[in-house]
Amino acid sequence: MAGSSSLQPRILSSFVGDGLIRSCRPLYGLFRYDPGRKHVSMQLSRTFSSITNLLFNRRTLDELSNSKRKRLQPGKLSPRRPVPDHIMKPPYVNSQQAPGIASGPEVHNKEGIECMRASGKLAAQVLEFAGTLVKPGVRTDEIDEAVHQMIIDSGAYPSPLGYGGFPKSVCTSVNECICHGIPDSRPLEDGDIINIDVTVYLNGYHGDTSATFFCGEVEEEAKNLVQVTKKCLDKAISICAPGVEFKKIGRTIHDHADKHRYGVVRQFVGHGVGRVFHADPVILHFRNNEDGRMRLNQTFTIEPMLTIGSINPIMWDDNWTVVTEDGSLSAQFEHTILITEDGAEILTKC
Ligand SMILES: [Co+2]
Repeated sequence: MAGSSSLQPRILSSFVGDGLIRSCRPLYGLFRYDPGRKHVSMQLSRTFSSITNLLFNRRTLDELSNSKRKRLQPGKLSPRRPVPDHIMKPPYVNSQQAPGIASGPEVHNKEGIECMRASGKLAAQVLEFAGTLVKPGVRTDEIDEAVHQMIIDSGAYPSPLGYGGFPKSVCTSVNECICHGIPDSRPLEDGDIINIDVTVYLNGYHGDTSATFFCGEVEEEAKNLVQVTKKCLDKAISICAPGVEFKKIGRTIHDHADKHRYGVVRQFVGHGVGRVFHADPVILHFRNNEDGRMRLNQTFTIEPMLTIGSINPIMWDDNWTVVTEDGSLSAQFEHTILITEDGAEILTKC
């Protein structure tokens, strides 16, 4: 990953670094990163920036609940966790450069599909286990430790570890954190929501999934956001099939989010996944007019991020953690899916 001094424009998918914007032509012109202000914004600002909040995301700061929740602060990181030599590692490990999005879709033969099913299932099992750890007082670093151990015990590699310099084995995104939160010393608090994003690399194939969990007693407003976000993912998966246009995913998610007056984050996207962590196509979660259709035996993720307030992200100095600019809550769910003859199979299922 390039440091904060980089003047390169930047878009981060859910777990894609600077490489995406360099390799992904159609989207290149859409995004702008202003290092001075730590805002990740889009160049079509007249269409999509502040007006977006007015048109599609009608809640304003005044409307946001005056809950006592404190803004998220960075905690301390524990030392990097070792991975035994016998575990097969993806090629990007030990390179500081984020690999970005590989060109070409992930379309599999029979054996490839079986490998995708296996890595998807393991990712889902790890995520389910990680969710059981969410309790007030538990540090996100403890979740990382447990996830790391379970993945290694299963003979797999935790894909985020060393991806573009990412220091941990899982992403833990609490409250206003949109995505890419780094597990640290912060103990979870009663009322937090936390997205846990697990990716495993098993026998040469990545499986990628995330869910948002409740910590203790969560306010109604947060619960509703989380439930609507999950519904957006489910609805998007239900329209997938061979020949369907990818842009239908964005329309489906955006329509449902609008109904509930939630915002859809634009700067972070789904992606092809399989032999590489991030491949074509880029999956946009908002209404768009991009070309491309789903292919039989193709695998990719859908991973919408919805917000109660502003959809505009700000990146912390760690160059990973992305939070909403107004501190309002954000939720996310993600599955890896396989396009089958009659629709889509969710691979990241237990
Ligand atoms: Co992903």
